[in-house]
Amino acid sequence: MKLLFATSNAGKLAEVRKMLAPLGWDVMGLKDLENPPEIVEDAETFLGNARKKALALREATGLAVLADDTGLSVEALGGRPGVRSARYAGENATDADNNAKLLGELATVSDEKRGAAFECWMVFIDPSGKESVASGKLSGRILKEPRGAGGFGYDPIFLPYGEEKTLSELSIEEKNLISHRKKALAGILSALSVK
Ligand code: ITT
Repeated sequence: MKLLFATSNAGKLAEVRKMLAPLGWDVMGLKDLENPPEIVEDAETFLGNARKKALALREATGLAVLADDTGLSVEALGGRPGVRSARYAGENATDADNNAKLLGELATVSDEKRGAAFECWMVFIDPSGKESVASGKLSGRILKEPRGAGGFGYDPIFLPYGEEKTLSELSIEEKNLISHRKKALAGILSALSVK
């Protein structure tokens, strides 16, 4: 099956491609389209943004579409950056800018109060227009310094509970065993009765 994953994020695409390859799914990203539509992620919820991306791409291409909206909620910050995780340090913020801003905001926060969770919401729309929705969460804590060279986004500063390695120090395969994205995708596959 050919699937359009409505993302420009190369890290997300690599993870989802690895998860779906064993099922024989051929996954394209937005960068594989000639004229991808401009989508403003201005909804107030992860689900709202994921639906917006999925519907826009389904409308533009008629393909089966999967969209993912993810964010990091930090307890000591009352859940921020949450839905604003991508532009936390400003409109054109890089991953390094966002991580630096978060570490700065938590500079005086002790280890016990650095709890955080990734939340991933996915929307799948099949070629007939039928929608499926699922979400996944990964809890852990924010370290005081980045560790690791793999992954993307907030991975270098996030230590999942029960792990000794940050998400950046894990291989894609290892991250895919425990991640918020893997849990959300498992929910979608189960809604589609794919084993
Ligand atoms: P698309 O909208 O094109 O999918 P994006 O990077 O804007 O790409 P999100 O809005 O879902 O995707 O991501 C919000 C932020 O959270 C952004 O800074 C990501 O780098 C980060 N993020 C998402 N998933 C992550 C993960 O698994 N590990 C670490 N950071 C992640």
